[in-house]
Amino acid sequence: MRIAEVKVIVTSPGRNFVTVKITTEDGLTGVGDATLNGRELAVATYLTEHVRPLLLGRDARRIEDTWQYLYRGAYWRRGPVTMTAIAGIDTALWDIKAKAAGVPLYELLGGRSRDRILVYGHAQGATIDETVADVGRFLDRGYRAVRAQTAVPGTQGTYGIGSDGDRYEPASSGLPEETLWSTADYLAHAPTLFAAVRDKYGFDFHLLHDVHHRLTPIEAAGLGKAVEPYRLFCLEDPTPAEDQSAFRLVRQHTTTPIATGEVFNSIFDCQQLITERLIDYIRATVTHAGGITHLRRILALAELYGVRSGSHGATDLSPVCLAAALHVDTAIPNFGIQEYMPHTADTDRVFPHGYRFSGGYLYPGEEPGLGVDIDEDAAAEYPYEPAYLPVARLHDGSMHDW
Ligand code: CS2
Ligand code: MG
Repeated sequence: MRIAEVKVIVTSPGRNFVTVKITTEDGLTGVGDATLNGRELAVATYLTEHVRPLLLGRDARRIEDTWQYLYRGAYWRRGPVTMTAIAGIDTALWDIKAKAAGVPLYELLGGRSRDRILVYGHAQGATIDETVADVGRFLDRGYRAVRAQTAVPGTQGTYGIGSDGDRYEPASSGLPEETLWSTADYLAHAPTLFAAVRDKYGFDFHLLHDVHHRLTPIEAAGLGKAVEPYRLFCLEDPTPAEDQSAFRLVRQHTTTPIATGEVFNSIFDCQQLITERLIDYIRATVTHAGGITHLRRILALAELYGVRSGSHGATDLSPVCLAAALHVDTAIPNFGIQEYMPHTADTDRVFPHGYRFSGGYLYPGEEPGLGVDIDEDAAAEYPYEPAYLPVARLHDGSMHDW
């Protein structure tokens, strides 16, 4: 089962996606997501110029060996561009292997550990009243877990507030949007949102919130402590995620569960966080953490230390990533929660898929492989559009974490 072709398809049905499509000599195809928001062409070029020539003629069944070849063999290890490229290849090879076996991918990962995947949706609003009302809309649609974000007076373009209903799309065309951040205003405002949400709807659903790496460790510790009465399912990315030992300080002060890791690309980004039990949910996902092969290693380490999964599922991860994540979620013993923002109709048209949402849960497709494909003709209708994630500045004009 030799690899005959490796295509890298860049398409923008509302936002940019990079997809790897591998075809074997015997005509099997597999797809993998290799989208890195705002840096899409860096990954696409890495794949076409540096990876594709290494794969042609290789045995498509040797997934682990191919992973080791691309990671260990390259000398330059890790990093979001490299690991996203490897993830695209790795995911496509798993898709092929499952199709060759005639089973949905989760069967090759150990079979079902659960029947359905708990997801959380994104409620948002320009005011607390609007966000509270939006939480109600998610609950009405059957969601059992909702993340709540609201604009903060004194800031502009506050992280977490989109203009597009169900989804939050931070990237925009042109140069990066400049947003204004004030930690003091945020810290005064955020707890009042959770109070209003719990006051209106009670405690019979999971409430989540994303801080998006904005706080220092001691600020994050204080926020975690202040919001304990609202019993969050988790507080996401309370402090910049690359400083693993900083989470010790947060942990010492609060029992609010902590989630982090959507920007991680390697097990070494979270080794200390996991082995010191500094977090509760690891948010690494297939596309940015080296594919199914490497994500499984992260999740296996996490299982040993009681850390559960909380896979990143923003709309800048394509339906190929979501499908792959759902197979992993289905199989692993230490599943926690899956983030879910529905894609646009245009994106769903480019990526026909078998997974579906019902009653607060996602169900992976039952067709062989990942259960998702790319319609190359449809993809060609949406050419690449340069877009960037925003940047954040403080009132004095200096840069802040975004
Ligand atoms: C966010 C993302 O989903 C989340 O939790 O943090 O929307 C994130 O901003 C984007 O994925 C960045 O590409
Ligand atoms: Mg996040």
